[in-house]
Amino acid sequence: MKNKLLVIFSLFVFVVQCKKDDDDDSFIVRDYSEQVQVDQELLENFMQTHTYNYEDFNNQLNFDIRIDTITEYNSTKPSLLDLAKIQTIDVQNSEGESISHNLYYIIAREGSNQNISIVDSVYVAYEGKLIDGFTFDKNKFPIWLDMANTIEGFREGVSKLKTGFYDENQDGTINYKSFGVGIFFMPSGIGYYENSTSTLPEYSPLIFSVKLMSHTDTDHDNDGIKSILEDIDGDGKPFGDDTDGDRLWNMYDSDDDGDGILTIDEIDKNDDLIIDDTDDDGVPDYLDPNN
Ligand SMILES: [Ca+2]
Ligand SMILES: [Ca+2]
Ligand SMILES: [Ca+2]
Ligand SMILES: [Ca+2]
Repeated sequence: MKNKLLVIFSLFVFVVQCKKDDDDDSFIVRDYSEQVQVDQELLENFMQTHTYNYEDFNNQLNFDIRIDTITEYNSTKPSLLDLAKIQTIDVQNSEGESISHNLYYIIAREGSNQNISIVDSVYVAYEGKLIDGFTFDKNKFPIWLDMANTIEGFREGVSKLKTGFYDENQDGTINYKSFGVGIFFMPSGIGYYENSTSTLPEYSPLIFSVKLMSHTDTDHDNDGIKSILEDIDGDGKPFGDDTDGDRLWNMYDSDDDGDGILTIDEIDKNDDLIIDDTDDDGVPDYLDPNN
């Protein structure tokens, strides 16, 4: 059961949030713009004083990420902050303002097979830590996760990696090699924010080490359109895109334009492998309620 923590946790989060809204008016969620400053300072202080075993990832083998304090013996090594790149991710606060969050990421090894999307199913081994070193979530052996159900910092980070290759051993076991390995440092606003569990305090900045073995494309609503392509506004994310305004996002809606015809039945009626646009107005039939 443990190996489904991330997925189960996101469902759990939903329950907690509903309860807060309905039952507890006195609960005030912290402001993103202040919390992000606090979290990023904590993360950057940590990253400045730590390094990792980057030398181990210059080959195809399977090593774990080991984060070490910088001390006298390794004082010439670059710090995690030196090694990290930053992707900024906007998070909307309750007033609808966009608050910029830094996802700090280190690609220990890119991986040599396929690119993946932020809503793919991924086969990953990972460890999630707090900056005090406590491990709150871990799967030493890979498991399948639907990235659409994971926290934003996790899926954006993992999507920068590529998958690996594998050999089948004589005993039927699988050996993965040259897969992507990354470390991702995220403020709580792109993590679990005000939500908590017995092992995860609220407003925790998070550190995830991830190995990406394999992936599959997803089509969550089985309508013939891959989930990542159900991104109507073109912001790179199929979340919130909702053509017919019924609050069911296109990636989960089997009738995207709400015209009573299932998307799967109107994508390509003449089977010529071209998406149909009967009135030639640039809007394909499955997104056009008039067709
Ligand atoms: Ca779909
Ligand atoms: Ca979108
Ligand atoms: Ca919809
Ligand atoms: Ca339709």
